Amino acid sequence: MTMTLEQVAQAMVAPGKGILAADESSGTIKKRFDSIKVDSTADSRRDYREMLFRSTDAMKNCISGVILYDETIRQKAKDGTPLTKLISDAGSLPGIKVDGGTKPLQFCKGEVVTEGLDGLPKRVSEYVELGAKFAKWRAVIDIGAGIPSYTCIHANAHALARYAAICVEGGLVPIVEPEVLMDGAHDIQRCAEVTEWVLKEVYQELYYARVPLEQTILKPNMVIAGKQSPKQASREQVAEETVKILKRCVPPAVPGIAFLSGGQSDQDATAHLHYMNAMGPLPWKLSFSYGRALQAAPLKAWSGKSENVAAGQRAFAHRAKMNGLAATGKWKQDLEKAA
Ligand code: 5MM
Repeated sequence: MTMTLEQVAQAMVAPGKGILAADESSGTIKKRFDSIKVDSTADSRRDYREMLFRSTDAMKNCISGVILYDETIRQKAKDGTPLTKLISDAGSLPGIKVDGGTKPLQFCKGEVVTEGLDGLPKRVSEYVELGAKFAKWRAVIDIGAGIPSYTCIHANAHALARYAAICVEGGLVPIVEPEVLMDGAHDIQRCAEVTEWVLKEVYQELYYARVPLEQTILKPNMVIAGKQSPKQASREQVAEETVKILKRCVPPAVPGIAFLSGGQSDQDATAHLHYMNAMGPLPWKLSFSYGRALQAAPLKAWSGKSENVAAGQRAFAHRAKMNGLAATGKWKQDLEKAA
């Protein structure tokens, strides 16, 4: 039975489930593999991702969808099964990163714009053929001296809206990801101001691009102090500030918000999500679309060795379970000890 885009969007934020962001581009996955001293080759990338997608219980119970990279959506497991089939057999949805990465933005020193709109309708139809149900495009906004500029926020919001319109027309649910980076020494209030500005602009551009919000998912940063800030906010404060800004900016027509982890520790990413859901009822589902906060532990446990696959899967299952609980406000710090 074919699902409508509304049904796909709802399934992506089904209660107790969230998204695994496994769409690291070649450069990013190489960096991750460098940290465990493993060569990044087509086979090692396949083995690593196969380990995650074959974590049957975690995938079935906690992972609603997986964001893939162009190489991965075409790859087969060691036994010849397409990786997308492993995902759908576990009852999860395959998705695809369609942006072309960031490039320096003209006349805006230190700022970037995400590219990839050229030829996108054709790529979307190819990805639909390959089994993708949703897509992702990430815009990056940095906070620093004199930045972000309106030029940068507007250019990125406009591109996100054009991408979203192309995806909906082509049959994919767009994950709209405007990421305000955690890099820097700014405090939580500065992050709140910038995040509010970015989200207001994104929803204005989505409106002008005529995107039906019911068929989209938002993937934002949390409102949090910069990593180098001496004034770190408490977990409860991060949750309160994030929900406050989201309520100001995100229409209730949006079915769900799936956060990025952005470099937070695994447990902070989980705890923040938990405290937000514990504040409910909220106008949208609040869930996760974590990359690092789901993968750091299994990556380390695996370390490129086939004899460590079970340990890697256990580590992944634990983080997936903790985040699944956080997505319904049922996580407890004590449960982390079970790991
Ligand atoms: C998994 O990483 C994604 C791909 O990043 P690159 O295009 O830079 O290789 C990234 O977009 C990710 O989906 C988001 O940043 C969320 O991941 P985190 O680790 O912040 O949860």
